[in-house]
Amino acid sequence: MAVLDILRYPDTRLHTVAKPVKQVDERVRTLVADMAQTMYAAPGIGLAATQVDVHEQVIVIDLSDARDHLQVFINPVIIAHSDERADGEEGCLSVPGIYDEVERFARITVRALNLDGQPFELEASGLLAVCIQHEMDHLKGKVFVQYLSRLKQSRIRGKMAKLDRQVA
Ligand code: K1U
Ligand code: ZN
Repeated sequence: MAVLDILRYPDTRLHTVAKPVKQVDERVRTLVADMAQTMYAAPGIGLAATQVDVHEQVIVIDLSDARDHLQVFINPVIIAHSDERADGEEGCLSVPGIYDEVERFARITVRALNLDGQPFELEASGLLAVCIQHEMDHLKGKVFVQYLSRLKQSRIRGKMAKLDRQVA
């Protein structure tokens, strides 16, 4: 297993649209293991393949306190959602140190493949629903700051440039 580099906003590769996984094989299972290790090391509660510069539809999430309940979504699709929406604070490993409110569907039903390539459906609400929608946005090339005002986006780009200068 390996800890992978996470792309930082405003890296243009974060806006690449991910392709569906054709076959869930050992290559994909290794990618999932590496993504999980990367998410745990960061630390974060979710990670999309886009963030590690792999443009395939793979998401990992772990919301457990013990960090022992990995959820894997391959080729996820939201097949139903509530009319109700909810505001929640979001963060992103690709935009370190920035947290802001985003409006999402309050409840979703997602269909995806598991690590055996088998389809499953899951109803999600609360933080899990938020996290799935945030990670699915990554697969579509969208970063959560794109929901914020142009002024906030510009300030965030400035903060990220400053961070880059500090580590260079
Ligand atoms: O996609 C990502 O960059 C991961 C992101 C997921 C997420 C968090 C909050 C709302 C929506 C999506 C993160 O994991 S940011 C870090 C974070 O939330 C966290 C880190 C350590 C402990 C607990 C939370
Ligand atoms: Zn993110």
